[in-house]
Amino acid sequence: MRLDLYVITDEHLSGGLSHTGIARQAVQGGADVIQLREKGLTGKELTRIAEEISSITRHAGALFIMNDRLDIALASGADGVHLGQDDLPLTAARRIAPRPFIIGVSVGTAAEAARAEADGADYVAVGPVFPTGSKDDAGPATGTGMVAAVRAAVTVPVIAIGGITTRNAGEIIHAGADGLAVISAVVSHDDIPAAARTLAAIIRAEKEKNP
Ligand code: TZP
Ligand code: MG
Repeated sequence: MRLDLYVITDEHLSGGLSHTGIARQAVQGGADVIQLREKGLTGKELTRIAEEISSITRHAGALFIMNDRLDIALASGADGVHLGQDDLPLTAARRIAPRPFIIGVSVGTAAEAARAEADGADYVAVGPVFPTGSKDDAGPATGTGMVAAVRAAVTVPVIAIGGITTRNAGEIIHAGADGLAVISAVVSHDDIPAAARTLAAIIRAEKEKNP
């Protein structure tokens, strides 16, 4: 499972581009994962968008992860779902969706990461590593120290999220992240494919230093 560059869609930060448009351009630039994250649409609308993104990622050889909604993930042919600490509990989700369906979980501490792994998470997302304006209730920044602590606490892939840019991407991979999840660094960029390509290259170069 390749999770190097994990792009999360956000129509409010894209200057008018749709979720589907973001997904198409991000995979064009080499994103390994697209997450559809949208809190404001109906289930009907979300399902239509999820089906479109599922088709885009399948053709590009990328993964599609649905945020929050396991029902829509399963109905749309997504590869997985991403759950927060207050969403559908992981153990309940796992009963509904056995492997190889992917379940990722947001964590803020090493203890939450260890619990998520024990409960069957396929990856954990730790953050916000740096301050972010993209999520109102993101909480305080953890710094790269928390990336290292989570890395030491689990064997599943560790994805870092929050305030990630081309300037700090290398240092977060160096701290132990297997992949980087971003909204604004790609979605708010004028040239989404180029932004994705640049970040992917930084991640690859940093990993090559410590294979
Ligand atoms: N969860 C923790 S921080 C965050 C989410 C969804 C937002 C990340 O956005 P950005 O623009 O990459 O900081
Ligand atoms: Mg959630």
